[in-house]
Amino acid sequence: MRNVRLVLRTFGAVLVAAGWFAMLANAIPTARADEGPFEVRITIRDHRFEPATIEVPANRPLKLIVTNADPTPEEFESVGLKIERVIPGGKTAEFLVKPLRPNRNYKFFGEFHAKTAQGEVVVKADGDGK
Ligand SMILES: [Cu+2]
Repeated sequence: MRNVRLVLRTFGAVLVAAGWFAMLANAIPTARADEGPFEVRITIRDHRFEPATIEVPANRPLKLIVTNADPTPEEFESVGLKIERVIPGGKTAEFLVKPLRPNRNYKFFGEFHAKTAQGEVVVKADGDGK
């Protein structure tokens, strides 16, 4: 008999815990779409970046979506953004960048064609981010 009561009490405790978890899950606000990463699409074509200058909001994570439309590989690199990755011809790579401070510039380049493949991320002034 004691065992049955123990089992029932344990079961009850699990139910209570499950209820709490459900409440907590509902209490966590879901991020609005405009609070997610700011997406930037960059195309490499003829060993140049299109666009070459990218304005981004400050203090918001970025997602750089870089498509290499050339048939040859390119190494997408930015020292300031700590990015360095070879993108094969015809492929797309995504890079998540942590929120950046306002009024700063970050150069990027294609290391395999650095004479022409040059670009820059320009972080706008704070409050300017829409
Ligand atoms: Cu490199």
